[in-house]
Amino acid sequence: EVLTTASAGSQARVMIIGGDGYCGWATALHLSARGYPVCIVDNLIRRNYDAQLGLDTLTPIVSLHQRARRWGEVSGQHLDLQVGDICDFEFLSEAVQGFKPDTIVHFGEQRSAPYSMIDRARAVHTQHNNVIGTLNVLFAIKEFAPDCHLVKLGTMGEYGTPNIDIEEGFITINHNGRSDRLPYPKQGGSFYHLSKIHDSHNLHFATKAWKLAATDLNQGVVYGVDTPETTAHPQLINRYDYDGIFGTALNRFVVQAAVNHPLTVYGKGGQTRGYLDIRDTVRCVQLAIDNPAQRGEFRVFNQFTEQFSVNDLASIIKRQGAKLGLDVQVASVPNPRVEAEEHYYNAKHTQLVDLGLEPHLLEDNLIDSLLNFALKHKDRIDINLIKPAVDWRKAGSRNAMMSA
Ligand code: NAD
Ligand code: USQ
Repeated sequence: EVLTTASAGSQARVMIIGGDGYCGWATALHLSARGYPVCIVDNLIRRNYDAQLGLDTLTPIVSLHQRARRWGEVSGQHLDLQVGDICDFEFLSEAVQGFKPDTIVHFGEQRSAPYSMIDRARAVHTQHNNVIGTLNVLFAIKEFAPDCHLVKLGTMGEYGTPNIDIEEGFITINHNGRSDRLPYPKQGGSFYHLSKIHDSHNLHFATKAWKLAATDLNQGVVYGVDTPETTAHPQLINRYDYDGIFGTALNRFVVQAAVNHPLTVYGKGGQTRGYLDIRDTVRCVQLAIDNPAQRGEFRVFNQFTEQFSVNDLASIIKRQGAKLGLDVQVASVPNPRVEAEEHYYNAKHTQLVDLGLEPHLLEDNLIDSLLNFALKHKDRIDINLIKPAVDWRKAGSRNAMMSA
């Protein structure tokens, strides 16, 4: 049944770097269900971060090998697995030469802003892992698969919160009587977000210098967990982070609501970001694969469907939670981050809609897709993991994790 409901698409051979992670696993199954030959590349470091820091996903996930085997049984589709680090060029080049991808989707980075602000070592790890990993992917494509389209996950956070509208990647600037279309100004809010900015510059340069084809997906904050494929068997369940380091705003608030913990709004709560449902993440990635960039082209899509402030999210959860009998409280906690708490925000996001994206909207889906999910897994929620855990101001050569 997983396979019959699926539409065909381009059937490109897709290598998914970071395919054991939150967005990557859902995307791998989405494409595999539609008949795309898929190879997952992952060094399992995300599972290791949890082990190091004493964190855990809300959902009981099995090993990568077990979940891939289970997918084979459920769908009849084979998932190729390559366990290794893309910072190791020998490993990556063998994987690329072996699988011969038409498209590489690159999710495989350290993606937590708080993690990158724990201390010097974690900041260095984040930028090394992300920037060098991506450079290796660019060299591997140039040398072994020059026609391969790179679909790279960037982030809306590359733009920061400027006091003007945010465009999709480029802005036309008139200056002293001359005009040019230039990369939109970048202002990262953490060493993690800055790593994505460095990646974007490297991608842009490689498309010019070597005529590679690349799409940078500047994704907003993802929420949700289930997709039709991850619910096809309990062992296909996706990970769900709600802790103070890897948990993202909405997914954290839903878990907090389920255990009657006041929602942790940082500071004034006017921080506004783009958000999207994980079921739209997988569709956006398929749209980018099926409509590839040309050689020499560097495309940027802003990948989100709605924008909300943190206060908006809190009110929506309070309203929807009440329908399930939850009395959701909202608390303002001192902001552990350095960021604008009241600001202008208006970001364009038309290119994926033009390619055919039909978004899932938050208010329509929150109860079914998330609040009930968190309530179902309530027994696994560890209240100790909920508090904000890293203070931007304290990052130093010593660890800045908050103990209180
Ligand atoms: P995740 O941490 O759940 O998954 C990332 C995966 O990449 C992990 O399985 C990890 O083991 C793997 N990985 C990391 N470094 C690697 C390396 N050097 N070699 C091989 N594998 C490596 O993260 P996610 O939430 O699925 O995010 C995926 C991508 O999407 C990231 O690039 C992230 O920046 C971007 N993104 C995520 C969100 C979000 O809200 N989750 C929003 C915008 C953008
Ligand atoms: N926030 C709260 N309370 C919380 C958690 C977060 O008020 O309990 C606030 C943060 O201060 C921030 C906003 O919510 O202003 C978003 O925080 P987040 O943790 O949900 O998102 P962020 O740190 O930006 O990172 C996440 C992913 C990252 C991705 C990014 C997309 O971890 O990989 O790049 O979302 S974006 O925000 O568009 O840059």
